Order: sequence, then C-alpha cells, then structure tokens
Amino acid sequence: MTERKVPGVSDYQAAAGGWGALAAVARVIKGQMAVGRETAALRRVNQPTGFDCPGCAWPDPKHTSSFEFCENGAKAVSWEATGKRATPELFARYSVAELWEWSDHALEDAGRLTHPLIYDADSDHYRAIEWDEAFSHIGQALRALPDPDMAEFYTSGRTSNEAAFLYQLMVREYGTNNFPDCSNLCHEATSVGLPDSIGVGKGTVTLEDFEHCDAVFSFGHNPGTNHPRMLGTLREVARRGVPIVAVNPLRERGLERFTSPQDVSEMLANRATPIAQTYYQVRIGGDVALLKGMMKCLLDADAADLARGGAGVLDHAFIAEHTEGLEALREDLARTRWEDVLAKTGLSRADIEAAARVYANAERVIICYGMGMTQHRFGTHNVQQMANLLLLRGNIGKPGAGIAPIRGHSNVQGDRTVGITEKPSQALADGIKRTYGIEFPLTHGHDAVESIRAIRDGRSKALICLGGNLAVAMSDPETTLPAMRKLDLAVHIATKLNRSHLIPARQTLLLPCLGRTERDEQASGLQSVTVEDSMSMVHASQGGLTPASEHLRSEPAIVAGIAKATLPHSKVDWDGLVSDYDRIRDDIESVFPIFHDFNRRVREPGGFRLYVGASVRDWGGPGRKARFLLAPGLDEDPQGQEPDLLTLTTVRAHDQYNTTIYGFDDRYRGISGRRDVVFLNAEDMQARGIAHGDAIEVESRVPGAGGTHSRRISGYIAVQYHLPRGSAAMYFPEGNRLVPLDSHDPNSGTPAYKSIPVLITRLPDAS
Ligand SMILES: Nc1nc2c(c(=O)[nH]1)N[C@H]1C(S)=C(S)[C@@H](COP(=O)(O)OP(=O)(O)OC[C@H]3O[C@@H](n4cnc5c(=O)[nH]c(N)nc54)[C@H](O)[C@@H]3O)O[C@H]1N2
Ligand SMILES: Nc1nc2c(c(=O)[nH]1)N[C@H]1C(S)=C(S)[C@@H](COP(=O)(O)OP(=O)(O)OC[C@H]3O[C@@H](n4cnc5c(=O)[nH]c(N)nc54)[C@H](O)[C@@H]3O)O[C@H]1N2
Ligand SMILES: [Mo]
Repeated sequence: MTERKVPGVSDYQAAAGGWGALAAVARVIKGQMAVGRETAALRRVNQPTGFDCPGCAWPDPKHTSSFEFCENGAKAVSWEATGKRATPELFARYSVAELWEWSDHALEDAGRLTHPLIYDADSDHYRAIEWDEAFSHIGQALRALPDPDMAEFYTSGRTSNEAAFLYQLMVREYGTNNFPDCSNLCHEATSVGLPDSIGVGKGTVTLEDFEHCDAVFSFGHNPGTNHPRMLGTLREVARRGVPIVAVNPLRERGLERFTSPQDVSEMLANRATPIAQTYYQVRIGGDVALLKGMMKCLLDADAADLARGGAGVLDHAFIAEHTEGLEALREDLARTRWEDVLAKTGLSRADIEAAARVYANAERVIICYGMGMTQHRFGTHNVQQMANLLLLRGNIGKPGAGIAPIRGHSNVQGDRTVGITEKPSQALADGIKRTYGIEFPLTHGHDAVESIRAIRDGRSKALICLGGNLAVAMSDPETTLPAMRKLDLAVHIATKLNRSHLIPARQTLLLPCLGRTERDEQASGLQSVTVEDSMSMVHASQGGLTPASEHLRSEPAIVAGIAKATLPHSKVDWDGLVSDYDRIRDDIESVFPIFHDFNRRVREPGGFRLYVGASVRDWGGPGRKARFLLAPGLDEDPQGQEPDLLTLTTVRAHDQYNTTIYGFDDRYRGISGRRDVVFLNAEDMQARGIAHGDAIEVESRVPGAGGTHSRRISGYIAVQYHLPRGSAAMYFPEGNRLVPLDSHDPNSGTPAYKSIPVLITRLPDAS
C-alpha cells in the first residue's frame, strides 16, 4: 500500500471469518432493531425443520444439528426479518420523486412493505389499495394488450419452486414465453454452455464429493463474501492436505486464509487455516487462455508419457467410451501459441505448467466457478473450456470429481427446473398439456436483455416482476431506466422497497409478499415451500415468524390472484392449488417426471437430489456423448481493444446482497464507509499519472454495431490494489452505468459485466 492516507481505505491483514464476522452480525442485528424477531429467526436457519437461508445457494450439510454460523446469511435473514416497516404513511409523506433521491441502501432500509400499493400520477405518491382491486387492475391491463408477447414476466431467484411453477403456468396459459430472469444476468453461460458439453446445464458434484477429491480449482468466485458457508467445506479440504488452486485477478482474502467461527479453539487462539495452496492472479478475461495453456501442457505430457511406453496422462479409456471431438480440440490447441496465452493471462509459462501438474497429479478434481467466468462476452466459452479440462482426465461422473457452478440466489436453479425459461422444451409443453390441457407455442420468448430492448422499442408494454430489482441489476441504466418509464403496466411483487419500484408506468402496483422467514398459512394450514440448491438437492423450507404485516400474501397466492383476474376461463384450479401446496407439488411431479414422489421425498430429512445425468455419465440420452468444444483463437483480440484501455470487472462488496446495500464496508478488501472506489494496479496508475486516492473519471469504450459505445462516470477515487496489469475493478451495481445493453455474450445473452474496456484518467485537482 502506498504512503498516502485515504479515508476509509486500508490494508486488511487478518484472515476471513473470525471475530470480525461475529462482530458484524451483532451490528447488523442491532441496526435492524432487535426485537427478538431476528434472533428467533436466526436459530431456525438451514435447520431440518426451519427455513432455507435466502443468502446463497450453497448446500446444507446432511445432518445439520446446530446453528451453522454465516455472517452474510445472518445479514440476509435480519434484513428480511427487520422490525422496520414501509407503511402507507411513509408513502403519504414522501412522493416518488423524493424517494428517488434516497440511496439504494436507504430505500431498503425503510423496512418491509406492509400493504398493496398503487401509484397515483397526479400526486406522484403511492397509496394503499385492496388486493382484489389490485388484481383486477392487473387483469384488465394484461387482457387489454393486443398480443400476449407484449408483456414481460421477470423472476428473481429467491422465488420458491411452488411460486415459480404457478407463475410460469399462468404466463403460458396467458400465451407468451417472455421470461426474463435473474439467471440471464448470472449463470446463463452455464445453462447454455454446459448442455452442449455434458448434456445438462447443472453442476455434477454433491457436497460429499468434496470429501473425496484430490484437488480443487476455484475460478472466478469469492466465497468469503458470497458463499461463506463454502469456506467451511474448503477448510476441511485444505486440512486434508488437498491442494486448492485459486484463479482470480483479485487476491480475495477468503480464498487465502479463514478462521472458522464454528471452531472454538481456532477462534480463541486467533489461528487461521490457509485455503488456497496456489493463487494465480490471471488478467481479467484471461481464463480461456489459461485453460488452453493447461490443456496444451496435458497433451504434451501425455504424448511424452505414451512415447516412453506409459499409459498416458489423459484418461484414454474414458475419452474413447464417453466423448467426441478430441481431435478438433487437439488441432485447436496446436494452433494456440504460447505467446498469446502468456499475453492474455499475464502469467508465466512455469505458472501454467505448475497448475497443469497439480491437475494431472490428482485422480479426482473438482472445478468450482462463479461470476468471474460467466459474466463475459465469452462466458459460454469459459464454461465449456473448464468442461474440456475435466473431460480430458475423466473428471466428470466419478466420486470426488466434477464441475461445480456456484449459483447465486437460493433458488435460482430450482426456478429453471420448474419451468421459468424463455426457451421451452417439447417435454415441458407435453407435461403442461398432459396435466392441464393447456397448449402453448414453442417459440422462444425474451430473455432479460431482449426484454429491455423490446420495452425500449415499444414492442412490450407490460412488466411483471416476481421479486428482484431489474432496473438496477440490469446493465446500462441510461437505456434501461427511460425504457421502463414508457410501460403501460408495471407490477412488482416484493418484500422491500427498491429503485425499480420508483419507475412509474401508466399503471404501477406494488404487491407485498411474505418472506422465507415467515409463517405461510393457507386453507389447509401451515405451508412449506421447496428450493433447489447449487447441487440439485431439493428440500423444504418453512418460516416460523409472524408475518411483517397482516396484509401480506404469499407469492403463490399473489400469482394465483393475478392469474384469476387475467384468465377468467382458466383451466387451472388456482384456489385449490393455493389452499394446499402439496397439490402444487403433485402437479410439478405430473409435469416434470424427475420430481417423482415429490411430496414423500421432500419430507425426508435433508430432502432429495434431482437426477443429473452427467453425474452418472449419462450425457443427455442413449448414444449421446460428452463433447470437447472449441473456443475461438486467442490471436485476435475479442474486444479489438484500443491500446490504452484497461479491462474493468464489477464485483460485490462484503456488505451487500446484489442490489441490496446493507452497509458501506468491504471488510476483506480494506474498504470502510465508502463504495466510490476503483481498484487499480500500481504500474497502470503510474503510467497514467494517477496516485492512490486521486479523483478519476472512467469511460467505457465498447466496440459494437455502428462504432464504439461509450459511457462515462466520475466521482470515484483510485485505490491501489493487488491486481494484474491491465485489470481494474469496481463495485456492482455502480459499474452498470458503464455496460452498454448490447455488450453481452452472444451465446447466452449474459451481460459482459466483468470485461468492460475502459479508459481511466485523473481528474484535475478541485483545489
Ligand atoms: N453476501 C452476498 N452473497 C451473495 C450475493 C451477494 O451479493 N452478497 N449474491 C449472490 C448471487 S446472485 C451470486 S450470482 C453469487 C455471486 O458470487 P461470486 O461469483 O463470488 O460474485 P462476484 O462478487 O461478482 O465475484 C466474482 C469473483 O470473480 C472474480 N473475477 C472477476 N473477473 C474475473 C475474470 O475475468 N476471471 C476470473 N477468474 N475471475 C474474475 C472477482 O475478482 C471476484 O472474486 O453470490 C450470491 N451470494
Ligand atoms: N454490474 C453487475 N451487474 C450485475 C451483477 C454483477 O456481478 N455485476 N450480477 C448479476 C446477478 S448474478 C444477479 S443474480 C442480478 C440480481 O438481480 P435481481 O435478482 O433482480 O436483484 P436482487 O438485488 O437480488 O433483488 C432484490 C430485491 O428482491 C426483493 N426480494 C427479496 N426477497 C424477496 C422474496 O422473498 N420475494 C420477493 N418477491 N421479493 C424479494 C426485494 O424487494 C429486494 O429489493 O444482478 C446482476 N447484475
Ligand atoms: Mo446471481
């Protein structure tokens, strides 16, 4: 760190976890006004009979008997179980224009929504409305559209299987496949990339596989902040002496050292467990090059071993029986030049050879990865090259090995499984016809980026959001916000107020729903919902708290209310389904045979695992094989980047949940009380005459149709950080202003939030 003192910026030296994590939990509970509600909620989190933590999608250990401590899970829970309320009085006091001036933090900090609300344009205020009246407005507006394809139905990943299933059923009966969802902004590169490789768009490992692996590679994710419970698993792996290799442009503390708050002696002695054995600080966007470099090493070592009369380094029996496409991959790798690999990765050849040796020396390898791999223009290629690396040594479909995409929201994977998709399959159409007699077209609907384009161009006039904060999560607010103001109908089903709710359409409704932590009572009694984690484990979740307001309804009940008002001749018994969620699960089972015995199996402790073909080397049906797939050459720069540009990535701070900003600290990166920072490499700073703490301007320069698309922000300061040359980082969602809408992976539509070409300049001194 440099000499100059910059307020709120220091060098964090401690391990992740430890007492700092406990102190942070105490603070957040206090901040949300401890009335016993939050602490009671915390005792029930991720217990066999409690509710599923809304914090992340990392699986629970099989027999959770004691409270599994997690700082960021505790924040997510207390932020939902807060004692604060955003009542109709708040909306009477402040106009929408006034609320717009509040920070994202302040908006959610207003507390839980308590009443259904409708926007009144004359006064610019929200006011309370009866549920039936709200539904009838929505039904009328949706029925008035000339074409069902003029409506967009967004889903965020906290939505339960039951709510998501009813939602997609309603939308299909209504007549469109427009399902933008948060998965389009997140792991879509996995959902699109993996099926071509291994026949299924999900991870292949279970938690137990971590007990049997011989090496773990962690690409582009930050578990210390985003999946803190995963550190417990990685710690066990490290303590077995198994190498963990981290590939990340930023040195993330959680991947380096961790003090487990679960371990009393470690806590008392202030000891930490080292996590990653080796840490490769690859340049942003250099992962395809690194993976290709590692595969080149493997092919060379294999040829050398075979020449010596050995059995080779590749798993030749597996490759012959289970895969196709190796020859084309060999040719591609032969064409790949080391000089390009080294330039793209910023690593040395010795580094890459060492990484390849760790991989080759292990019998069972797991690759975990997150947004650092998916949110690029070539996100799908990133995913497929990781699959290639695993397939070369038969590391998919055997115990202790496999691919582990680490999902974001606690049920983002499940929402997909139960039918939230803009690209419906024949099997889904058949299932819905069989169960309800409803037929719908198989034409592709809109994903998230497409839905914003359609709204911008006036082709779509209605937007319903089942959770989330689309306007802020989406790229390019310069395009997205004005587009959303042109809607005829905007409906938000939410627990908390956020910025998306403050973009009024001609008609705007805000519908408050129960959260995970709360009791959901329907005609047949107390209900539970189900969720699917990153490892395809499905289990039940039942809230125990008294709802934040007597006017709240559950998400399934709200969806059913909209459905009845919109589809007067519906073939679905909406009231019957909502009266008892077992009935919804029976229907899910009828539409999707993989859910056989759903109600019985979900009542077993810990739930059950959905069938994942690739986990047992079924590559998507009889006769199908896993495929080695190619990524374009490294010699042409995918961004056609101008020489002075850096590549900027956007990341989460430790004190946020996506667009929900809990606070302004990013403890493990040494930032406190501010978010207006851009992390830069020391030499890059020097070359631009920028000093630590200087005010800077960031201009994105993204090549696209019709020339360079440019966006500009200022009011940020430069922070010298451990980053490779050519790489820069700042926080999401602030960084979204730099990402043009058209900048996304052409295969999966995932916005390129993590590879933004930027020009960074020092602003003249204000003094
Ligand atoms: N507390 C908390 N938990 C969360 C969330 C939250 O906001 N807060 N969000 C949830 C959601 S929806 C999701 S999707 C997950 C996200 O969890 P992560 O995938 O961990 O998300 P990010 O913070 O975006 O971090 C991405 C990581 O990728 C690295 N990275 C950036 N660019 C590159 C690159 O080009 N190559 C490589 N190899 N690495 C790169 C960054 O340095 C960073 O460490 O977390 C979930 N859990
Ligand atoms: N630049 C940049 N942009 C990104 C990313 C990035 O890394 N960089 N990450 C992307 C990713 S991975 C994702 S997943 C998206 C996230 O996009 P979204 O899913 O749209 O955003 P969230 O911030 O998770 O949504 C928060 C809101 O959800 C509502 N909510 C919370 N709990 C519930 C509930 O139980 N029910 C209902 N109905 N509503 C609830 C609250 O009103 C809260 O304000 O953002 C994406 N945007
Ligand atoms: Mo996500």
